[in-house]
Amino acid sequence: MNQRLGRRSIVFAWTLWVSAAGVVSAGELTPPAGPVAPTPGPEPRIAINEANTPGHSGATFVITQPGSYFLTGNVTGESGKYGILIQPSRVTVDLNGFAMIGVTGSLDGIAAFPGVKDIVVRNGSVASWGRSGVDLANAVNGAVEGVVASDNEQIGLRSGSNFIISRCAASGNGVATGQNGIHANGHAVIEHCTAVGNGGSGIGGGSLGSVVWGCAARDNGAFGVTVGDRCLIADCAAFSNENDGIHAGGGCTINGCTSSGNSRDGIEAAGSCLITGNVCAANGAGAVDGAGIHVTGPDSRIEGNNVSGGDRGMDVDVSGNIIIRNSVSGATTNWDIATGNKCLVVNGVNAGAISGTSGGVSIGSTDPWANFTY
Ligand SMILES: [Ca+2]
Ligand SMILES: [Ca+2]
Repeated sequence: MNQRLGRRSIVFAWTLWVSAAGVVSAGELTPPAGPVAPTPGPEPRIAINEANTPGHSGATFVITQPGSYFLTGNVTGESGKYGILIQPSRVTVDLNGFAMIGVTGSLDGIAAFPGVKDIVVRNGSVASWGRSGVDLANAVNGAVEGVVASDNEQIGLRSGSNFIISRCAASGNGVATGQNGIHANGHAVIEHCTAVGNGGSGIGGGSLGSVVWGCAARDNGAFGVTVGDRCLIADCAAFSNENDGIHAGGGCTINGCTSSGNSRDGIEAAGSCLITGNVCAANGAGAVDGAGIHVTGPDSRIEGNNVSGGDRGMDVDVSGNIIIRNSVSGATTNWDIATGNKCLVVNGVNAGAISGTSGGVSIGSTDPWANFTY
């Protein structure tokens, strides 16, 4: 009944809209109601071109004054030169939807002088540069937003400390040099990025308070996502990377990730971590050795993860951890837990088929902290 009323309302609204549209088109000689919009003034930003940002022997374009800059077309690199070299602090470069395309022997697509700060690069692509696509490793405090980087010889997108890297994609970078797709030097937030087929790790997320959130990394030559100590990795997916899918230092949180089909561990973490709610399937893929979750230090809490397949399921090398409410199945060795950890593993009991309103049997323990093999 409600659905029918809803449809009737939509038809009624459509009829009204069509009538209104008819009135507007019939009266097109009548000026629209309301104040007249102001005529657009001169572009307050600065176009990147030979007149405004002339280059020199080391760069096609050089930005020498703070300000907001934009491209007006694609840029083709030159051998021995940066594409755009940023010299002062407080510069925004809007690629304006255009591409910066390097050539053999070119340097970085976009680079900044050491020590500059407050640098923003956004909205376009950087490909095939002889070094990195965007290299802001020596800048501090900035943002790289909506930039895609492919087939650069070194790193796709590289930031300095205190950067936000968001909605970026990096593919096929550093293949010959073994370098990362996206890489933060120091503290960073990296969110909603993807890294595929880079020579080194997909995402090198920095350290000491960095966040990698909502990112995806597959088929990279080293780790999918790697961070140093005291970072947060959440809601990420890593697949088919040639080392660990997710690799974290000490004191990290790793939550809600899926890491599967990697050559080594699904998740490897040092001590003092919280590892919760992750899914790790079929890691240690192929001849290489790996575990679903591998913890190499003490003082971690490992809870509520599901691990399946792999050479080892849950692999904890040292004492002093608490391992609770996980489930592991189908690994060559499901549990490999060093002595001196808080851990109860119960081989779960299979229920018969269940149909209707009740059935099954106790899984094998009422201990609320038990881990299960199944
Ligand atoms: Ca293996
Ligand atoms: Ca071990």
